[in-house]
Amino acid sequence: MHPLIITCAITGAETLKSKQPALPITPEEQAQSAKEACDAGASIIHLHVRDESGNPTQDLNRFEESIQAIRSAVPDVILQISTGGAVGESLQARMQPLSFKPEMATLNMGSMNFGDALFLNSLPDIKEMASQIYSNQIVPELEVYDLGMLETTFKLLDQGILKNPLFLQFVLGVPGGVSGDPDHLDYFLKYAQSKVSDLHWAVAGIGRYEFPLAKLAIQKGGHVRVGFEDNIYLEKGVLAKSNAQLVDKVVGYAKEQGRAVATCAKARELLQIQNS
Ligand code: KMH
Ligand code: ZN
Repeated sequence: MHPLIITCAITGAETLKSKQPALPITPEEQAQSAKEACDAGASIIHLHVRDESGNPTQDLNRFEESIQAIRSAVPDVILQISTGGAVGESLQARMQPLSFKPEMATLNMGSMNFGDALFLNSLPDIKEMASQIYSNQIVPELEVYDLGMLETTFKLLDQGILKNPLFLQFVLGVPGGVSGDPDHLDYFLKYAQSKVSDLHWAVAGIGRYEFPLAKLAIQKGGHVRVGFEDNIYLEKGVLAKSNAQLVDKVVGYAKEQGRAVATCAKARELLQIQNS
């Protein structure tokens, strides 16, 4: 089995500081949290940024400050910029941070109810985003929240709009997408693996699904995403003190199962990311 790539989604767009006091908001806090997460075993940092008041923003200065702060704190980390942003952001605003040419960026594979809101990713928008990502030599991580989105992924692969090897992130448990029932993961995997053989996949379980799905992904040869974007608890009723604690728990599962954890260099090699 490949070494386990751990992504840490340190901030997100939805998590509130009032619910998780350790949520990193400023560039300095994000750099510190990213460093701790990487020291614990993460090799990819999934990045959203916030403004001074803690609200999600697509402000380019803020992205630049956070990217620079994280890069100087953890020079070898793989930075994955969110192009999902917060619900309601325009495609244009979501694409702009690609100009910083991070190693990775997310590509959301369809539209859905996202809690009470609508998360819109029309087919033309997905194609436009994919074209911007590849033309900037960025590796996309394909975020899939529902089965139809997986079907869209393989249609776009057939059309040459997406390229092998794919890196799929199954985001399970968002209200409006599929839940984190292990049977859903099994079916997604069966479907994806029937389409292509050279595939990397990961699971981001939302809320209470985070750790059970992480354990399963480690067993099945997948990769894992954790972080305050997805879940703020270390265990039921116990807030995590840091993103690193969440990463550390996953590293513990990997050790129990005898699976090595990928360094940043190994993750670059597996995902065919050129050194920046
Ligand atoms: N904030 C969500 C609406 C991504 O990062 O690409 C979308 C999201 C996905 O977080
Ligand atoms: Zn995100």
